[in-house]
Amino acid sequence: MSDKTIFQRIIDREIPSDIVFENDAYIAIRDIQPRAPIHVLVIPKRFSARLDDIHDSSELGELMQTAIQVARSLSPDYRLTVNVGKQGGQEVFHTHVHILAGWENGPQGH
Ligand code: DGP
Repeated sequence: MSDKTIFQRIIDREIPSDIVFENDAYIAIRDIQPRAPIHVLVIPKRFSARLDDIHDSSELGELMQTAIQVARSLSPDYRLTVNVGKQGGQEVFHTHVHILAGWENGPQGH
């Protein structure tokens, strides 16, 4: 049994995903359980389990810049969220930013 995270297996092409963006350092894929008409995950290839494990501000900034760039390519308006830790709703312990967008009347109760 592999001890890689599901996202590492996606990065390594061991399991398929719907890739919307990729460069040397990041991959962005469509969420398999979308909670918005547009739901994309931006995942740094450099492993960290959770956002607050990233202590380098340029790495944090680059992650946010990449998420913004991908989000803007998908929709003019969007929501970015990061779940941090089990009680914060994190299920996959490989840092990622959610891009949620595409609602007709905004997120409302979402
Ligand atoms: P979080 O709860 O923040 O850890 O979000 C994890 C998200 O990852 C969740 O919305 C579902 C998504 N997800 C889990 N497994 C897979 C997968 O195998 N493929 C894709 N594309 N998304 C996945």
